[in-house]
Amino acid sequence: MKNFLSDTWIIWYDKPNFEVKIENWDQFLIELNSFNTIESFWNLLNNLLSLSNSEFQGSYHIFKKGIQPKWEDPRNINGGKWVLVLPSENLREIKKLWEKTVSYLIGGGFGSKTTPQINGIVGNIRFGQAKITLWTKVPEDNTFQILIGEKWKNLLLRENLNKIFSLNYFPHKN
Ligand code: MGP
Repeated sequence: MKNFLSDTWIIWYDKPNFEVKIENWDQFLIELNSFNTIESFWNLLNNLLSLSNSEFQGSYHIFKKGIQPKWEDPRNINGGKWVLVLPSENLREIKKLWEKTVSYLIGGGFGSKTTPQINGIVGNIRFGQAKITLWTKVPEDNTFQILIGEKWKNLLLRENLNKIFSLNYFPHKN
């Protein structure tokens, strides 16, 4: 039996490149795979979505089908992002957080009204820090933005993180 998710998700990867600029960034962005069941998600998480600690590690982007992982996408352009930053020494802890946050998102943990306000998630580890980012829609109603941050913070606190972390909201346009 397959457990279908409410959304189909596309996995993208951007390879860091010294030539990268705002104008050509999406040339380095590739679509890797997609999933719409819990089973295919775990399979991909274990085999593909492996965050590693390297200066040359690109970012993984997991976005709902139909939304490109770019600021320029109409569903992102007026939205923003919640950014979690923490030191990258403890790779196991970071991988666990990444796994927890992605599975919470795709499994609807943010709630049936709040999950539609989230477009996707991005993760990378480089230059000594891990960054996990939730991209959110146009904040028609600010209570959703605050709820997303609060729910995520509670999830992180439940994990008993040893390290200090920061969690902040930024609009894409500033
Ligand atoms: P990044 O990969 O998001 O790096 O962007 P970082 O350090 O995690 O992000 P930051 O928000 O702290 O800067 C690295 C660079 O890639 C950016 O400075 C842009 O030049 C380019 N870039 C990244 N994104 C997500 C986009 C995008 O959505 N559109 C365009 N045009 N360029 C982007």
